[in-house]
Amino acid sequence: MAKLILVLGDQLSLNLASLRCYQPGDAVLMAEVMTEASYSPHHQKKLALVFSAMRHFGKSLKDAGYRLRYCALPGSRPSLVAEVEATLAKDPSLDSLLVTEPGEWRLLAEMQGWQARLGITVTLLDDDRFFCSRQAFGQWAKGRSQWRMEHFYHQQRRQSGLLMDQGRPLGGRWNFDADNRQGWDGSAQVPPLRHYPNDPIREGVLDLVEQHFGQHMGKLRPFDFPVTRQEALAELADFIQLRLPSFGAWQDAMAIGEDWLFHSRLSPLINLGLLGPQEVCQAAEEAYHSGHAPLAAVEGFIRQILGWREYVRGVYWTLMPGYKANNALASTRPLPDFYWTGQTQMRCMHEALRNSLDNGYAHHIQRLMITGNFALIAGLSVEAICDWYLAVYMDAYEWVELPNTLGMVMHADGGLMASKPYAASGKYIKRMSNYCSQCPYDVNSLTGPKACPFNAFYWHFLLRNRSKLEANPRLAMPYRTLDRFGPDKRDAITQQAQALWRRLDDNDL
Ligand code: FAD
Ligand code: DLZ
Ligand code: SF4
Repeated sequence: MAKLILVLGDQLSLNLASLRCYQPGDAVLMAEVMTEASYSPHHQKKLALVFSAMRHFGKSLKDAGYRLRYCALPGSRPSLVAEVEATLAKDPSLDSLLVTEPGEWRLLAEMQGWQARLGITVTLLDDDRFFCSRQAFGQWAKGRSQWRMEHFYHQQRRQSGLLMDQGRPLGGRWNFDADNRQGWDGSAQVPPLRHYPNDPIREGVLDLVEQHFGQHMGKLRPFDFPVTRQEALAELADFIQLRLPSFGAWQDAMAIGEDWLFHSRLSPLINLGLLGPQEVCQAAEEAYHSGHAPLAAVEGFIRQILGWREYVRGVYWTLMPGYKANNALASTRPLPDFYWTGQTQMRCMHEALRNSLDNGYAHHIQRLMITGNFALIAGLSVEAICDWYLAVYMDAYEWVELPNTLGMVMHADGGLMASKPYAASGKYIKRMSNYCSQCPYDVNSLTGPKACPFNAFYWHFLLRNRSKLEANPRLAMPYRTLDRFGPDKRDAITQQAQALWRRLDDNDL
């Protein structure tokens, strides 16, 4: 008897655990289904990317001789399990189901009921496309009162051997962050992006998304993004060649009209499985050894993948499903319309939202310190902002989105992930970008109709959360400053924050 192997839309890797078990006579199922396409109101470009990549991957499986059943929208059954049932009914030789564990808890929970429903053996395999297994992270976390990424990262460096020299970190330091924090001064020349011409598969998918998901957020066309393994490798080579050497220096910078700067834009491709995190890190390490890129840039880049990406996955799987319900700072205000339209006068927010809505992308510092920081200091609903981040980005899957949003941005896990909230006033944004020079708000003012909204919201955030945050030693300085303000200034901050909330309700910021 033979088995059916279900390959999900973000499992597009030939070395996937379940595909490694394929034998002649087995069948592979891939299915575009409405439940996956609509459990979140995905950005149109995300749908275009996932379906184009799925169809190309399906074609490459067929070309390589796999027996594949590919169910395409719009004619497919509504759910994955319905397509599995239909496949089993059509082919009685298939008497078991093999799946590599999905990346999201909701789907894993659903799959755990499939054996009973289908009446056959259902086997779930570990997804071993990561450096660190779920079990190994659990072991690392066990008994630690603090789960600091930096400590986890050192262990990952030792285990992987990346950027190591006889058990010690190359260059004598684990972390070159201090060399990596230049604000935007306009001096750097950002290299052009590689282009990816349309092909019939992509065109068919764009028509599908236009017709059936046209009401979803974001701009669908132009769609100019890698969707195959070959294109993903070309994008990786391009990044290493053109952008990696400057990645570190400009990692935290932001500039009007520069949507990608020196970032890799590889996250959608790694998360889909078109690139492996190991090969990406190895390519970066090789660029250091060949003298092409400096250590600070290479270490900064590898830390994002070997450190942050693995760490957030570990946090997610160790703490779900309870993690999602956290709201330590009781943030509940509705999400303003501009998160969906980009229409706000705040230049920094407009730029970050325009990038998000046009491209299904924003670089890390826009996500963390602009749209995220605003949500944190304005007290927006944790649930609503998490839903938004899951929908808007081409790289968004809950295992990576949720810890970043709920933990890093909203501090809703009470500081498990971040040793202090990433809250900042306009001063930080002015230092790191050229946004404030082209904004109708005055970054140097705290109160009044033209004052930068980030300023009063920042100080009010500290005021209203004092009982929860003031014991944090990393916040000692801002609380001392707040005390020096005196009661009149603190009242003015409260009044300004209340006026800003009214303007948010009226869509007038
Ligand atoms: P680069 O700056 O080139 O970084 C290199 C790689 O490092 C990325 O491709 C990514 O794989 C990895 N990486 C960097 N930072 C992180 C991080 N904090 N967590 C996990 N991986 C990281 N990333 C996602 O892949 N999916 C998400 O849904 C997602 N949601 C986020 C939500 C918020 C609120 C924040 C603050 C960050 C989120 N990130 C998410 C992390 C990060 O912003 C993106 O990975 C990054 O911006 C992707 O662009 P890039 O490939 O150009 O990254
Ligand atoms: C994101 C996504 C979308 C939009 N559509 C599909 C789909 O139709 N079929 C499928 O197998 N996978 C899809 N995916 C990816 C899944 O949502 C993803 O596998 C789970 O969220 C687990 O990470
Ligand atoms: Fe953003 Fe304030 Fe600067 Fe305007 S002044 S761009 S709102 S930080």
